[in-house]
Amino acid sequence: RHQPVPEDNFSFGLWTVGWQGRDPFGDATRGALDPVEAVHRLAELGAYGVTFHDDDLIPHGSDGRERAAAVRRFTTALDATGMAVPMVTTNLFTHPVFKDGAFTANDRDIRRYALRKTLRTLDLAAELGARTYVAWGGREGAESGAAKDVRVALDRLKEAFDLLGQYVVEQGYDLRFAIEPKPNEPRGDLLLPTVGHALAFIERLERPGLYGVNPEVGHEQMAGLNVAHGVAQALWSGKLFHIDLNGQSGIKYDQDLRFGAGDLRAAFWLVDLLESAGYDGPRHFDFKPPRTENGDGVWASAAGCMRNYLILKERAAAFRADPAVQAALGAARLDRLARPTAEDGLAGLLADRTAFETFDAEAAAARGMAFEHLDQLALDHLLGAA
Ligand code: 3MF
Ligand code: MG
Ligand code: MG
Ligand code: MG
Repeated sequence: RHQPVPEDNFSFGLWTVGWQGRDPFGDATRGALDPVEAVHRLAELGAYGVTFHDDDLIPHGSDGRERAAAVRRFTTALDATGMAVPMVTTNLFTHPVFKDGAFTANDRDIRRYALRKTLRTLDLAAELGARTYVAWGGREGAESGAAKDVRVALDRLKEAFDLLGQYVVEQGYDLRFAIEPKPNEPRGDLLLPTVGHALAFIERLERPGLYGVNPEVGHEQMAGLNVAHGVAQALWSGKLFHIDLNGQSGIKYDQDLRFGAGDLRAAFWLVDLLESAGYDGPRHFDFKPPRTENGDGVWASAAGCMRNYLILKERAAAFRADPAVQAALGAARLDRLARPTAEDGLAGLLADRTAFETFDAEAAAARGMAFEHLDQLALDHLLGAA
């Protein structure tokens, strides 16, 4: 039970299990992890896919031969394990050249370099059969007011995404873009800070259909937002192309805890949403095994991400199937929310005296919503007390 299998669509970034534990205050606590070992270990744990930034697989500064060799070793491990590469992304934040951002750096030569680095990664993504290219802004942002003209920076960001979209179309690649919002860290403020900002930005692009979002649980929570609400709006917009699952305890630094740690109730509602909405994309974990852990702890942490997802999936399904919950949903009138407000049209609404002239607002205000009972049933299921 709760044993992950490839059909569960669990994927991990190489940079997650490979994180060496460097933080702003301390050095690495773990050695480097060979991507080939990561592929084998993740496959043994039951994952179906592995993702990476270009530099996770091909160390920055590699020449053509070294690049080809790194890709060959990796694809050999993929073939041996049956692991897929559902998503690929570009590191546009580690090298000092990106200290003022990449696509929105004030320096034009740096922006052109960032675009070329990304175009190469798109080639690699297509070569490995990835269907999604995730774009996290990294250092697109600022610490001070006059340092960045945000409207002009958004012009450059649009220019960059339009060029990348043109390239994918011209090359005939079967790839879509998923923009990953984040409110802050590593910059004081980042562009496209939330799912909502990203959804609005996408509609200004030349080919909006090519772009969706990659919400990260912790990123929305760093902004104090309800991640299930943001993801629901992405689903409603047909824009949930990918998702980064992890844990976060409130508004603080980007904790990247294993999925299920941090805000467990938020995780429960997110799994309930993904499963009931029929989201069929990767369940991708973007977490960091805490730097307290050695190698064993890394794999325990990775296994925990998947186990917690499966437990929450089971609990959410039991919650939805419980007759007491169905009655409570009825008492809370969810079925009435699903009914259009004015299927009689504007004329019907205006002609309906019961809608206003004879409407008893006091009586309607006196109705209880019965939400507390419903929420307690959810908590009972989440806690295994139902
Ligand atoms: C940073 C992130 C990133 C992105 C990654 C994938 C390093 O907070 O979440 O992880 O997820 O760049 O695009
Ligand atoms: Mg993150
Ligand atoms: Mg994070
Ligand atoms: Mg992420």
